[in-house]
Amino acid sequence: MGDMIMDKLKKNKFIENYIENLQRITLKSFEDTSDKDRYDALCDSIMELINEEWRDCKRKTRNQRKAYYFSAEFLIGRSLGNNLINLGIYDEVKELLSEIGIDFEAIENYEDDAALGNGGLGRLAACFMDSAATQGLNLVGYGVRYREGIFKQKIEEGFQVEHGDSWIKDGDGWSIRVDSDAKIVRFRDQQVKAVPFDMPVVGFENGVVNTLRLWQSEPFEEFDFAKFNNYEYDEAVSEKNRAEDITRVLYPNDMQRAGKVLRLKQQYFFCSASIQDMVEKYKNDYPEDLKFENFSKYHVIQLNDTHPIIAIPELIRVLVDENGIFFEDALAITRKVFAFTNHTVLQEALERWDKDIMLEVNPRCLEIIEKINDILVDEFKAKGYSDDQIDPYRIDRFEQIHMANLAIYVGFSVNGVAALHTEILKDDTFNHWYKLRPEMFNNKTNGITPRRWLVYSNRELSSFITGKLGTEDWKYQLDLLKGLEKYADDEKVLEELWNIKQTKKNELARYILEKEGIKIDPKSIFDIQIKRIHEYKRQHLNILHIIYLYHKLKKNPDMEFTPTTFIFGGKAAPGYFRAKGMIKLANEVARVVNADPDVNKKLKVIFVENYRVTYAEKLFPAADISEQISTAGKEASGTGNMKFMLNGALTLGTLDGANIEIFEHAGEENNYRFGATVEELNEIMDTYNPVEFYSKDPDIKDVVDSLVSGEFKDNESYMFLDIYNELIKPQEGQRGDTYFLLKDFKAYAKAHEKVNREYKNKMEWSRKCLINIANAGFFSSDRTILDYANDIWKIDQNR
Ligand code: F58
Repeated sequence: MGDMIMDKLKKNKFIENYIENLQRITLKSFEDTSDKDRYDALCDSIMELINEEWRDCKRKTRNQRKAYYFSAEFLIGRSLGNNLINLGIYDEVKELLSEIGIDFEAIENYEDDAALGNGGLGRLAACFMDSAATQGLNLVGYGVRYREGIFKQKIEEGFQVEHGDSWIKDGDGWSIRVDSDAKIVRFRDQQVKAVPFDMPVVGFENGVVNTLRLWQSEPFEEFDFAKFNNYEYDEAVSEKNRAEDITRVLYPNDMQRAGKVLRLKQQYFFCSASIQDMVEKYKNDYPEDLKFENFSKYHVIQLNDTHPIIAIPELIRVLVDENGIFFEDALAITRKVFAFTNHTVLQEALERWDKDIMLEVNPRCLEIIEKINDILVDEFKAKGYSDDQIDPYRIDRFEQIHMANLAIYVGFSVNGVAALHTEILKDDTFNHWYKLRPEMFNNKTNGITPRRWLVYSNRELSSFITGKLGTEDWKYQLDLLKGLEKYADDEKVLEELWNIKQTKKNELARYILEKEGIKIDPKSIFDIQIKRIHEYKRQHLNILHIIYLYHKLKKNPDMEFTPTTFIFGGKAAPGYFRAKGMIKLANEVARVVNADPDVNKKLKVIFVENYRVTYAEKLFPAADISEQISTAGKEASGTGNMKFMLNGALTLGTLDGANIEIFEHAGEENNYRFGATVEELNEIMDTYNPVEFYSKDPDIKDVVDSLVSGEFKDNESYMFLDIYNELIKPQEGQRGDTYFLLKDFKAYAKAHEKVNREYKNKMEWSRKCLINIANAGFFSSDRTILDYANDIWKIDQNR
């Protein structure tokens, strides 16, 4: 492809057409148009470029086998720059626009993030869509078009304050509303219309355009005139609101399940619409083969965590109730369709729904689930299992529906998202299932798309790589990066690489000055921790360590120390008090340290406001150190760790999630590993006493005490006392320091000392960066998605 699009650009139709669009939508003369107008018109023009190929792809793949990615979240970010990169016309369009006096950056910045996800799980879904299109795989994404994405975070007096994120209030230039494909979704107490909005997913310079279909909930009838005429104004409006409520807002809980009827309604809403869509298309597009026994020949559904598992009873319902299939046959068909991905071992995130909530949402689905549970119990009994032995497998247990058990019992594949995580699933979380059906379990280590996370966000490094490898093919065959290793001892090349990092650090420093109002030294070590705020991710370990450094420097200002800037970013779930306390603590330590003239030339702390995909695109390229410090065994994979690595930051991390694989690929000697292993923690689990660490080590005692000494002020929120108590004054019957901060503290400090020393040796440092980049190939989501396609989905690449 590319050629066709490039032709259109060259014939200068593009600019002509762009100006036409601009005038058509604004009725203004060119000079009077705003950045918003110019952005809107540019979306239109690019969508026109994409359209023809999109239609072609739909036609070509119409009756081919496809995989369907069911996900409650797609954390897309902005689309303009990414689409231009993937179309292969970023520089050309920028140039053409500048010729007519348009500042491309200004209109690029006009775009809001499509932030329809919480964190890693949602961003993974977006990377997978990009990679599938790039690798020519038939993958359709199905999800929810939330009118409000994840909240916008403001920091006020150091506290997180949540604000709405109505990202589509001025329209959304990247989707097409397809009214003709609308579906009816029926709940026990209401029925609504599900309207699909299709977003094109452009493959990298290959002519493929796949589809991400997001459903929006609308009233079945736009407005009840009968009620309105009857003077029942409120009621007429409230029906409409009740329907729109279903897709009004993304739940901002990134771990604890929100035990809400509305949340389950959202899940059922998009799963029902998607299943109906698939079945309807099957009937239309595969007439020569239309027997439902063949449904699984053409469809495989990947369930992104527990949230879309309700699609299982929904498919059975549609087959049985709407297509006259016998229940047993429908179940047999369904068994060949679903595969399940787990993203966490934290118990609180494995969804279990109270049966009365399920009943309220869709009684028929509950009935189907109960029937499946009966079949399960009969099957186990026939095999001679006792009631106690059957217990862990039950889908219906203590008046709750265990979604993971449903997916594993009916599905044909279960996967974890990093090697260690999959082992933990097999040995622990789902050990009962593993003993029974080991062949179902497989690992798919996560990945990230190099297009957004390098080609687009780090143009300098991208050109460097192309120059050194003499090809651009690495952009879709990331293993080719290995070819960089031959420069490991080439000082000129290492210097070049160092300078690129410096350029990106300068850019970030300017951006931080503009956005956060704080000046940072671009020559200092940029040590960055960006991710959701959670105890298991241990941002508070990082903060306690900064306090330790601060006290050391205070006592001894002339101490040998490479200046370091510690940067944090991330959102806390609005109801998660302790995580919010961690944000307050980071901000308070930043306030005190940054204002202290004794240390602030050497030590700076920044908490960036409203961390999101767009901010991430500036942070990853500028990092020297990637903080990946979760308690071993708790982070399923992590994907930020991979974005840092690809951009030449060194990992300071525990043996957890995909860190382990990063160390394996890039070499431990080129990174900074520290802390207890899962095995070590398992061993001390029952005997660990944090107070011992506290009383025996004066440094630990000093930093922990500083939480309550008054040195750092929490504005009487008692947030710091809460963190202090969790560490060493646990409640009756609890152990304290659940996430082993004090156990790992000294090892963490030591690893930091090593970083601080080694950064001084510029060439050695740059060499480590190069080796990390050269070995990042494995962490491309192209590799991950091809593994899904080959091992689970059995779909071929269209070339
Ligand atoms: C994340 N999970 C894992 N969940 O924590 C991370 O280790 C992994 O790399 C990533 O998935 C991709 O596999 C995650 O982000 C959520 O945000 C859910 C949102 C909805 C509620 C439950 C958690």
